[in-house]
Amino acid sequence: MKINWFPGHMTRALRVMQVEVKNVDVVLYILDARSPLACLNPEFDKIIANKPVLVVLNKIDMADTSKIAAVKESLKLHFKSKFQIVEVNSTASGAVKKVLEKIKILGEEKILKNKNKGLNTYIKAMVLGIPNSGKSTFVNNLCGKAKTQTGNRPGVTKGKQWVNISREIQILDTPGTLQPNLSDEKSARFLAYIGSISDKVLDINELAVALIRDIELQYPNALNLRYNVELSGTPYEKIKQIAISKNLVTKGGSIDYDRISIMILDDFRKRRLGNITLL
Ligand SMILES: Nc1nc2c(ncn2[C@@H]2O[C@H](COP(=O)(O)OP(=O)(O)OP(=O)(O)O)[C@@H](O)[C@H]2O)c(=O)[nH]1
Ligand SMILES: [Mg+2]
Repeated sequence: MKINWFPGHMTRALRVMQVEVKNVDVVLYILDARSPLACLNPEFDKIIANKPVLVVLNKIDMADTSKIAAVKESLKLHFKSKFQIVEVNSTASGAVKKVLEKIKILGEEKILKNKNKGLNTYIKAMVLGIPNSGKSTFVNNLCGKAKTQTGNRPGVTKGKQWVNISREIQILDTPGTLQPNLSDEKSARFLAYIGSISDKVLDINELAVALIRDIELQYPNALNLRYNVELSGTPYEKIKQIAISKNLVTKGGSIDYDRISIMILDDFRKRRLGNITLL
């Protein structure tokens, strides 16, 4: 299954980020902890260059925390510049303190420089990440107000937006962006599962079949537990067994594969299959 999604607003957004990064002290790189390594976008490496990075493992409340140590090891290999990692649930209050502390650590060079000059200026940070990773929710969490628009679909934020967080920190929210060509098919599938690719460009049946395969490889019991059935056979046979277990077979015996596919994807996206991190 070939997956690709790179609408025009993403090209523009990457250009804007390329310009704005010159004026910021720290980059806040938001990853969805349900599939954090698939969220790494080579386009962002070019933008970040040597800026200090705070890697935010967001949606940690939905992730499998037993895999996070391995994720952190992989991230250490990926980031070349100075970086810190923080785990966050941006929908719960309380993330603020530890995040602001880390931003200050990464921006301390600038604070010191300004103090020496007798100046008191902001640390400026730019948020970046793939669509739907929770960037705007994260920014809202930090400022304690719904200053940016959020929504559970990719492509909600369309332009850049500066937000004052405190007397010391300003953050730039940006639109979620992917790369022009998602050449790694496994990562592309994972991005589709977590809702970072518009469902409009996806074949929902093929995606559900792929999701069943990928989940069972890493979490053999997740689907059996959710649907209360011992699944066996091909993924299509499994979809049929799920349909039967959910009473979703018509009197004539036919199965609405679209409906079941959407249900399975939705169950994954809403954590009804349990806390999962796909690597
Ligand atoms: N459970 C959980 N949900 C989250 C978290 N952060 C964000 N969300 C949800 O994820 C969805 C996407 O959030 P947004 O903040 O709009 O994501 P975004 O990265 O700004 O998306 P774009 O602007 O489209 O790139 C929303 O439904 C949020 O409520 C989190 O830490 N945990
Ligand atoms: Mg947004």
